[in-house]
Amino acid sequence: MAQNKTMLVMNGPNLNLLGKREPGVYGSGTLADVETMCRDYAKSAGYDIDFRQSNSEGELVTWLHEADENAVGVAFNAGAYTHTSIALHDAIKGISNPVVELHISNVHAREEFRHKSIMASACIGQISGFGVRSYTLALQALIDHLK
Ligand code: CA2
Repeated sequence: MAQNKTMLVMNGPNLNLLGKREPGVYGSGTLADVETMCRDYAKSAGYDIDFRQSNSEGELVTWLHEADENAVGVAFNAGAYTHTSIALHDAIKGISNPVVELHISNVHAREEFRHKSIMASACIGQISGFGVRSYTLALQALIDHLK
């Protein structure tokens, strides 16, 4: 059987607005641009990308469960659920795939409510503050981890 070489890139609430509002915080690229960047980066390393966005916490939980079968690792920008969701923490703990938490902005240099990540302790690491390049840095971290 062929080896699974798919990495899941998941995006949480409001990230569908990327490039349409708040360019000073999140840049001017759209989520479609980020998807292209992730696909190009992963392809050069021999991986495929399954790229998704949802505004629903439950859907994100279900996708994490399914990733255990369908992917080898997860790069996850959970948006504001990062700071609130015990359900996402538990879902990450409940799968065996490595998950990297990522953020476009530097959450530690922003409002205090963004300093706490409920999911960080369930992830293999966190990347924050490198603009949309945080996505390819997260993929690089996953690829290195999987070697
Ligand atoms: O910096 C990140 O990537 C965040 O995960 C983005 C979340 C925020 O709640 C986290 O604290 C940090 C917000 C995503 C909303 O994205 C928008 C993009 C454009 C316009 C409005 C929202």
